Amino acid sequence: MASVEDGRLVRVERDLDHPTGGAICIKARTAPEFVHHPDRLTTPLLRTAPKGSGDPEFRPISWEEALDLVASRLEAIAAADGPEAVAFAVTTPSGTAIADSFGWIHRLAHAFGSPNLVFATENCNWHKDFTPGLTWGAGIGMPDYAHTGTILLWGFNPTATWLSQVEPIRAAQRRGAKLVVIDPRRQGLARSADLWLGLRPGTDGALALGLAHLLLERGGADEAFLRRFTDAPFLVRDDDGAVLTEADLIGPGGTATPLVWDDVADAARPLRQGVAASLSGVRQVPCGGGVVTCRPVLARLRERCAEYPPERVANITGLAVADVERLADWLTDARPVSFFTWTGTAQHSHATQTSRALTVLYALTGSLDAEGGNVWFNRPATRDIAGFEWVTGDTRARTLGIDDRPLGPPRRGWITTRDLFRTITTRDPYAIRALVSFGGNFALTKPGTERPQDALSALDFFVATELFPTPSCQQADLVLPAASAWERSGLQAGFAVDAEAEGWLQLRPAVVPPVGESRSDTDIVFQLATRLGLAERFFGGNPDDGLRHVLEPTGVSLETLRANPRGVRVDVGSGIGRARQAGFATASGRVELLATSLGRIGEDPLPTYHAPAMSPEGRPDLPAFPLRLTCAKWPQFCHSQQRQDSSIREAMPHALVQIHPEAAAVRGILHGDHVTVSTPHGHFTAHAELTPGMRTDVVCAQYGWWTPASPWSPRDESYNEAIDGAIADAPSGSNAMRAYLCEVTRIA
Ligand SMILES: Nc1nc2c(c(=O)[nH]1)N[C@H]1C(S)=C(S)[C@@H](COP(=O)(O)OP(=O)(O)OC[C@H]3O[C@@H](n4cnc5c(=O)[nH]c(N)nc54)[C@H](O)[C@@H]3O)O[C@H]1N2
Ligand SMILES: Nc1nc2c(c(=O)[nH]1)N[C@H]1C(S)=C(S)[C@@H](COP(=O)(O)OP(=O)(O)OC[C@H]3O[C@@H](n4cnc5c(=O)[nH]c(N)nc54)[C@H](O)[C@@H]3O)O[C@H]1N2
Ligand SMILES: [Mo]
Repeated sequence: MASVEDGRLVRVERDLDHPTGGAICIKARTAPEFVHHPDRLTTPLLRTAPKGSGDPEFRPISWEEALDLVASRLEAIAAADGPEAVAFAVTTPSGTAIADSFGWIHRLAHAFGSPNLVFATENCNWHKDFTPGLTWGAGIGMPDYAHTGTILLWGFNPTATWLSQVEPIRAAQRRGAKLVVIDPRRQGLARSADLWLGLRPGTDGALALGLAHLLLERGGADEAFLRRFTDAPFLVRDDDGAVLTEADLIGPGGTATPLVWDDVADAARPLRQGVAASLSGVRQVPCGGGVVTCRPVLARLRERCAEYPPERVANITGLAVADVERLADWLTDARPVSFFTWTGTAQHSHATQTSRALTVLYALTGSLDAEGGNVWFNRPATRDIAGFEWVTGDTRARTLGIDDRPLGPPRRGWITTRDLFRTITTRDPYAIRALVSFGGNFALTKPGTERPQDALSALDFFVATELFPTPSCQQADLVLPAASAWERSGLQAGFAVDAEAEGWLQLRPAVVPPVGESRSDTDIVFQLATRLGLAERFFGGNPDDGLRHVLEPTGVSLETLRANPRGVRVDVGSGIGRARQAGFATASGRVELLATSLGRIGEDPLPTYHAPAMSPEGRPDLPAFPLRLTCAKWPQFCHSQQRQDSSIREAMPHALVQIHPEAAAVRGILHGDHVTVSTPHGHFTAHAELTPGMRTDVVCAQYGWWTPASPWSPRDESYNEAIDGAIADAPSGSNAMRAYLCEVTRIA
């Protein structure tokens, strides 16, 4: 809850009546300082000196001038080179409040006709929200903490990153649920967990496959679930790995229904209700005049997992065999199981296969979409306004990266900065001449080897909408001042953590007027759209009418929400069990242990493990870098933000790198020492924080550091300067920001 005096935000406190209002962090408590910070951008700023001629200089201009300039430049560029020559960018809705405008920004890009929108997804939420879809047709869901038996927090530290999940987890622990944390560091809830598995970074897939092996070998897999809701019984040909169908068995006239082995008839039969489908055995099936050898999907998975016996898993992960076995026992005996993972398993060279291993392991527990497991709670059904369908045909086919990653973010129009910057500088496969960004500080949050400044300075027109002058604005032609979340309203349908919170619908009101001449991103989008002749797709340029359109399916009116600024509860039901009933949103309608779509792009359709590309195992030729670098988030900062905030900076004045006291001792490093962290691709500096609660072979650093007082000077403290952007997970493009070999040395 916000307190305001004389038009200024003075205090933010908890709101216990709101489903997630009980959890507020230091960033909320210091919000008054952030909102009224002297560095805030307060007018549109136009560049005055040519790019590449030293520090940029800007002069204030009016909104009229600014919006007219943007519209005329974008129109001219699109007329000459097509709408794909204008790329759009948006910051993360997970680490900012851009969610207020996220849909509208997408709508602007799509109404304009551009297929190219940069968003951090490949390193952020892709492996939480989309890769699980390869296995079960939807995102990871949410643990039903109130009814769960065992919780796995796997590369996810809610104490720092999602505070409103912490209390439900603690409550589950008090109730007797087991908590397991899988993380190279023993931080946050790991300290009070029943089991902490401090594995080597990037070896999560091997652990998941090893656990799956133990479940399958020791009778711990839920066979009833596997038979009824997964492809486990589908027969797969030994020769080419294809799933056999009725058409294979009876020829023309047969359907695409998968074949299973009917134990009663002792023959292959199309999968129908009541068929006693076998989950094991090698079978000979008459097919196309010959006989093909095949096995059920589960038999193939069993073989794959058998490559990961506990001793091998212990060798790869650095864990104790007994701990791996104990967790396998709990996954069998302390159900239902629920899990959450986020960037700890995502920012890796083989993130898609890791996600596959995790989701397939989870499917074996039979807890998916059941009370106490991972579920998809219903939320108020707002209307999607992204307008993705407006970009079609050849233009859609020009989405950067779509050929390389047909199942990855480009499928939804999200491109990487790597592809963007390369295309800007090479004009291959076509020219990209303008960039319109709404927040995002890619100079710090993307791998440094991409040389963003070179590419951005090569643009004909770059307009950045921002709260602060950041390093990413250095090459901007025009900077537009954005109002912060406290100065604008925002619609949120569903607050994620449980059924009650997901049913909450709120139009959060502005609590103070926009600082200076700043405007909300949504207003900027609507005004630009109008200037660009797109008013028809933007409700005549009226954001309120847009909101009415969004809200219409919820049955709740804009007026009701305005009269209830703390939100209303919508009766949406729980949603648990819907996929079991209606079918999973995969090609087969079942959970797919064998991801046939991955098979079609040349990836292993069974989950598999590869050593991280930049680990000592992946690069044994680089012994000079014996430590394993990883990174994490701290409660004080969201990525590169809050560095201006003096009360936060008093408590945390400079970049930290956590190192185990033993690893520090052999390098002569003391607590607080200034050190250099080097990788084969670069280096950054930080202050050593000696941390006993972590692996001895790992260092964990902060990222996103810069100096607000001199945003354009070179940065020594930026983690991503040491990361090579070319090393990425093939299906998703996720950068290997973690599990990177490194060495740490004291700066004399
Ligand atoms: N090494 C390493 N790199 C990482 C990560 C990591 O774990 N390690 N994490 C990755 C992840 S998960 C993500 S999501 C990305 C995040 O990458 P970015 O999206 O670049 O995130 P931020 O650095 O937070 O930059 C947000 C910028 O948007 C501005 N902003 C904030 N709110 C608004 C708003 O309402 N409107 C406008 N117009 N601007 C706003 C802020 O002032 C800030 O400059 O970073 C990734 N980079
Ligand atoms: N305070 C704060 N909160 C945030 C954000 C922020 O920047 N600051 N950003 C928001 C955004 S955009 C996102 S995407 C989320 C991310 O939320 P999280 O994924 O929870 O964020 P991290 O702290 O980066 O990573 C989680 C944990 O992964 C561990 N880890 C590192 N490497 C590995 C590994 O190889 N394997 C495993 N198993 N664990 C590993 C780290 O030690 C860390 O404890 O947070 C959101 N919330
Ligand atoms: Mo993120």
